[in-house]
Amino acid sequence: EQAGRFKGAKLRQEITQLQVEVLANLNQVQTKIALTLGDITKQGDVEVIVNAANKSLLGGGGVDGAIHKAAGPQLLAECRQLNGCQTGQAKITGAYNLPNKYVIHTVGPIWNGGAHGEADLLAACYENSLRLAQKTGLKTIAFPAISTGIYRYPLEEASQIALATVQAFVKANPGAFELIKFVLFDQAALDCYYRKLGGLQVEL
Ligand code: AR6
Repeated sequence: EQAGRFKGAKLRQEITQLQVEVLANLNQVQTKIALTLGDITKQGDVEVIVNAANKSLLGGGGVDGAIHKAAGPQLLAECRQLNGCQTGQAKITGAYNLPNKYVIHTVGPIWNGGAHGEADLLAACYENSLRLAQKTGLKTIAFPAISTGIYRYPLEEASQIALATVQAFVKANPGAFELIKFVLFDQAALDCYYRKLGGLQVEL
């Protein structure tokens, strides 16, 4: 039992330090899907980061607050011109003081038991963000775990939707992206995504 505990701890540490990378080799074109533990405002290797915003697009707590804080007040000024955003939709702005070119703001569903279209709306967040990034000519993107904080979407279900939606997009649009990164803010979220990739519950 001791050994098992040690192994678990060691594995976790390795996952923490490692960027778990899964290569999807589709039609000779590789899209790298990476899991990273960390802060999405510090991902200098992607052109665009995705914000888990609210319908006002005027800032808030969680990852939204962190992104606005790191980007600076010009981000809010640009967001004010956008007239908000519907749940499941996505809009793009500059990234200002962030180490990226753009921010895509998407609005995840508030979890309300799961029978109110939450899954389709969450999938739409990923799909519409990827479409918008592709349309803008971007090849590298990072996502947080949309809706799984203040909006209370259960992590198990949300991570499955995130990974499956991205997988479907990569299959349908081979070569559109070089790197799609999931930036997980805590160990539990990273473990959950890692299990889904590692357990091949998500086919890549
Ligand atoms: N980097 C990466 N992930 C983060 C960071 C960060 N800096 N900070 C938090 N997370 P949440 P939601 C994780 O609550 O559930 C805002 O007020 C966090 O641990 O940020 O979509 C908006 O304005 C969680 O796993 O977003 C909306 O009103 C994930 O990001 C509302 O919250 C999402 O948690 C949106 O709620």
